[in-house]
Amino acid sequence: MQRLEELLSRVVAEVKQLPFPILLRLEASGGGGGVVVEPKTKLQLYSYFRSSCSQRVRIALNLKGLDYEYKAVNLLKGEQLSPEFLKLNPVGYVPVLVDEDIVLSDSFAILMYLEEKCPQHPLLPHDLQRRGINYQAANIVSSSIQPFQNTSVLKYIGEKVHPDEKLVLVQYHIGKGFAALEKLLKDYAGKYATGDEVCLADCFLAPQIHGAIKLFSLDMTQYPLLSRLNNAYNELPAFQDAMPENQPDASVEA
Ligand SMILES: N[C@@H](CCC(=O)N[C@@H](CS)C(=O)NCC(=O)O)C(=O)O
Repeated sequence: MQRLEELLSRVVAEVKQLPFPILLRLEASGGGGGVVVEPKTKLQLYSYFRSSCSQRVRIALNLKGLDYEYKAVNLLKGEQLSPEFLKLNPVGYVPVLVDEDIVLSDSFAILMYLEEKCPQHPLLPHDLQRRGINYQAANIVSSSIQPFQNTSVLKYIGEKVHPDEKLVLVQYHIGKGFAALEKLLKDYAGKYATGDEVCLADCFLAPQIHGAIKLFSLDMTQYPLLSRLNNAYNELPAFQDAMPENQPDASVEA
């Protein structure tokens, strides 16, 4: 008991030093245990149900047990280019996370921010090499695959090249990235991408694999490791709740 009191007063002293306000919740050890850091006011997430980049953030928020207000941005109606939204993210993309006066866009930046502010359910493994593999896998998805399937890119290809070229372009880049990910992860994967814990790479992989199957009809038989990971993700509530079809704006034109 005395040890617990000492530990608590150390935690409180550390928290007082933090440059931002937080609430602390203590969880009983049965449920994973430990200190849970929550922002003082409810987070806001600007999201579109089908956006894989928004889905990454939804997964991380769920894993960390952080409640948030869902602010729907309809990409098909061009709401990401409205003057109000451009004030939040001048580049006109979702997701955007608002935490009091902190406004952040780009899913990678948002996940790193959440990781530092709310350390419960860490997304980065201690092992430096596995940490690096997480960064690499996340960036293969976010830099070498997802940009080619972006709404604005596909609109451009459809109009300037040919509508049939949209799927060809997307499938080529997903296939190239997935082949690389199969090779990269084969020596690291456990139940999940880089071991038996859900990490950063998983937050990026799950939406990308889900979209490849549902939106772009990719033949997954060539990617057995990614297929196995996808089955594991589909079992997890944090991933299920983040699925496009489970978002408040999904009914608009799902
Ligand atoms: N690197 C950014 C990319 C953001 C991005 O491309 N968002 C897409 C949805 S996944 C978007 O808002 N597209 C709107 C458009 O293309 O106009 C991130 O990871 O958040």
